[in-house]
Amino acid sequence: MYKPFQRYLERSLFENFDLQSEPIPQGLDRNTSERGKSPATIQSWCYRCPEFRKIRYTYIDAGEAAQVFNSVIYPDHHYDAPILGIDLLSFGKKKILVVIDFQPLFRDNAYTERYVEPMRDMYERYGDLAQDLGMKFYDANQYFSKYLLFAKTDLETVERRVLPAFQDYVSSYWEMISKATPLTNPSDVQRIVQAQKDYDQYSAERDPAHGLFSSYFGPAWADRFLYDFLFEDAVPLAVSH
Ligand code: BLA
Repeated sequence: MYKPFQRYLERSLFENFDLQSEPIPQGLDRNTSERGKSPATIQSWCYRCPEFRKIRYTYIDAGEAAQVFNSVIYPDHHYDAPILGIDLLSFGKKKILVVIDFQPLFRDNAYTERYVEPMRDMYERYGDLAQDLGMKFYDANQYFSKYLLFAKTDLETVERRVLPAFQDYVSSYWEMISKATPLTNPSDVQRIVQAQKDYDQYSAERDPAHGLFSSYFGPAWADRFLYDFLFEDAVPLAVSH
């Protein structure tokens, strides 16, 4: 059900950037499972280009049981711009959750003025998708902007409202990066390296998907997928579960 989202993202990436395919570690690029009620497949894609050091997206298709489109786009370390984060989930008919955000690396006023406030007009066009749901796994004040789209919704709304919102957020994200000035001072660049690494660490430790990956593909595969592909700059905690 999220395939039109993937197609839009792919087309728009290829039209606007000079993409280069990035290898995905052996065995993590795709997997299939017969463990659940219906067969599940997971497949991922990864690219880079001068503006973005890592562009990744993953599609999980387990029929009615689960449809997921997840994507994270990391700017090159010479840009302090937010990370584009997309998480579109559907479990059965009842639970559809959509999250789209420009995920800020810093929270100071200057950064917020530069990168978060410009999202406001766009955000206001999709007020129905900005639900104050409260987060169980993540902290809304860390790596989320106040203009994130976060909604529990239904199939009809996904097609009629979420797809145009997604297209709007994605194309405005391209516009933001195209206007950004690359950092030249090595210590400024180093600060971005660290901030993006912290984002990976935070995300790997909180990721609510580990259980989902684990139930379909086993805990060892789930760990590798998380630490060797999704959030590869995170270091696994010494104490494991
Ligand atoms: C929630 N994301 C979730 C949930 C799952 C995933 C299973 C919990 C749904 C629930 O039962 O409430 C799934 N997360 C994934 C998958 C991947 C993943 C499949 O990383 C990887 C393939 N999540 C992101 C990104 C954002 C994000 C980039 O990966 C940012 C836009 C947001 N996901 C996000 C939020 C929630 C969520 C805000 C709600 C979590 C909460 O309540 O704290």
